[in-house]
Amino acid sequence: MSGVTATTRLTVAQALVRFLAVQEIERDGTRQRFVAGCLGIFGHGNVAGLGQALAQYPELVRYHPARNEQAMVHLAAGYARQRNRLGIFACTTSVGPGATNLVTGAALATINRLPVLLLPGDTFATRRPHPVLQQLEVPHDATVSVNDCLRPVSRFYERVQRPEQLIPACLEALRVLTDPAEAGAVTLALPEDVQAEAFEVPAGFLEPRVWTVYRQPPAPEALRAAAARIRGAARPLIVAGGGVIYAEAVAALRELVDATGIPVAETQAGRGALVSDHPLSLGAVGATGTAAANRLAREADVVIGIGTRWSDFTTASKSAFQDPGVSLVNVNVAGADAAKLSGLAVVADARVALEDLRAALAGHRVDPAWEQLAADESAAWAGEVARLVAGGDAGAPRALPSQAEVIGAINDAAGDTGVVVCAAGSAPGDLHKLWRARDPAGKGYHVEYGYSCMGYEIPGGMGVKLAAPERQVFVLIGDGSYLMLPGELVTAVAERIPIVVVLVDNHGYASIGALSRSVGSAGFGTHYRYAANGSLPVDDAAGRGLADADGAGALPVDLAANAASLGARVVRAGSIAELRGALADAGGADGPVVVHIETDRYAGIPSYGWWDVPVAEVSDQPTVRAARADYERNATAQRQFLESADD
Ligand SMILES: Cc1ncc(C[n+]2csc(CCOP(=O)(O)OP(=O)(O)O)c2C)c(N)n1
Ligand SMILES: [Mg+2]
Repeated sequence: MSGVTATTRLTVAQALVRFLAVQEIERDGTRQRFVAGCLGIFGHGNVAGLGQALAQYPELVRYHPARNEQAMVHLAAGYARQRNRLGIFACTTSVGPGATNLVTGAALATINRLPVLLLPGDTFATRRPHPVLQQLEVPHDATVSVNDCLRPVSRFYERVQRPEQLIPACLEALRVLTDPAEAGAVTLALPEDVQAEAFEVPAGFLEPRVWTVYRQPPAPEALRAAAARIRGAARPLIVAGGGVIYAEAVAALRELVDATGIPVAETQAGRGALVSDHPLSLGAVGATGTAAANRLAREADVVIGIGTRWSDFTTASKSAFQDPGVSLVNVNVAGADAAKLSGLAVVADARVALEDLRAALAGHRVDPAWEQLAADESAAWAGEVARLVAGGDAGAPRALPSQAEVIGAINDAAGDTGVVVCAAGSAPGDLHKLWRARDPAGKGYHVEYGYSCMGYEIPGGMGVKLAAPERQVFVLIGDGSYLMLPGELVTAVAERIPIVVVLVDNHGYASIGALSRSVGSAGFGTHYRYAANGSLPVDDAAGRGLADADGAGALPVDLAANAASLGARVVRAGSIAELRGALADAGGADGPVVVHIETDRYAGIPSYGWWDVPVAEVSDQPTVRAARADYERNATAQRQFLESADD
């Protein structure tokens, strides 16, 4: 060792940009650039620091101006998910409101285990001009800044108070961002003075660095125990989660299923892990599950979760599995998820575990009667989907199309390789049930349901399109979600990102309206209507808003005109036929296309799973008392899964 280290004098922001440009990720021998670019909105907290550095090195890290900080994190999350966590965006913001706008996006990324790098500006490390514009002052603690809001929603958080601190902070950030068991939002808060401060940057920090994702093999004892439990099962069922897709384990799953005859149900993130026309594909499970999957879930005696975090939607609030002796096997790269529901924990990469399980189960096949039941239910469900997307069961006669028909049209337009993107409202549940998954890699279905965040849809879809430009991307969005973050359409126009947005207008919250009626509250506050006589309208079971009865009516809101005003190409579809035509024509666009269609807000599809939403225990309203009685009856199906994992 010479003891002399070559250095370059750079600002913290310049060093950070140069570091990000040379990070690479490798899995299965394939190496690729890790940081796709930097999204941002400038203010005094980053314009002279990161803004200057990005302007100095435009060829190193491409800069994309966004319109809203929350939206840019959604874009980054959509991108990371489509890339199976092998690529990220960085997001730079000013101090104060720009930084706190990140919080919702960060929570979404962390909950969905998706890597995003957040670089909020922060108040001066020197404190010299304090209080600076937009600074929160907490009288008893000078170290607090609004960026502390990002701590609970970040998998790693650091405030870089001195230039030298950038180096360990960046290395730790990249370790977390590239680790599938840790991935989530990573926040490096950058005081605005520190961003512009120069230091001697060691050459090694600026040299290319490869982060290798090793596939974690299962502990041999855990794998043996899992295989023994599956061999001993009379009615095994796989629940495939997002981990199957992120680990690129879709082919391995299919091979295991073909070899053993174990049927597969899917979570939201895992939807499409097995193509829908496979005879053992049961589709969605849980609160938004299919009749097929939930039937087999009720009867299964061993449930094998692979890459799932077991949210309440997946377990139907712990009512989905009803066999008295049911036990779980949990294959997961994250120990915390593997341990859930007292499952037999197999901490491992999904693909390695599936391959090892197939070897350990060689020669084993499930009871033919169980396999036949799955095939029969799967076929029956395919028939039910065909009926629903053709407009069946939606309450006749209807002047407007149902959302199920809209989904059928998008599914057809998407073909084998298109991607549907969605997040909140009634569409995620309908999609979970109705979507026919066709993409062999399982990348055609992208519903963000960890945070179910209204407003994710458009920027999330943009991220998907940037990650997979060769695929057509269809964003399905409700009018309520659209109103949360329509502004990112301007970014899609500016960056020429050709997503197709299907804007389903049903004048408010069809989902929460139905939920409200189910808890006895008559859709109160869920229908977009003029307030009448100082009171909000209800939206009763017959579909009449009381405000309408009072003479008030629909709001004079034109969302199609809104989208057009933001620069999108807009089509007003007056029927499903017009929708299908618009989707077919959207192909060659060089920017966003928004297809607006009005649907019947009361035309829902049947439900086969329970969701625990507590109903008022006492009330003067008879509808609420009836809903409470239902609630108490349904809750008796809830289980606690306290059996020892070793039983
Ligand atoms: C940011 C955010 N706020 C509130 C909610 C609760 N929420 C879930 S769905 C929904 C209504 C969605 O309305 P819309 O997009 O029109 O879809 P629809 O219910 O009509 O299908 C609301 C308010 C949420 N998921 N996200
Ligand atoms: Mg709506």
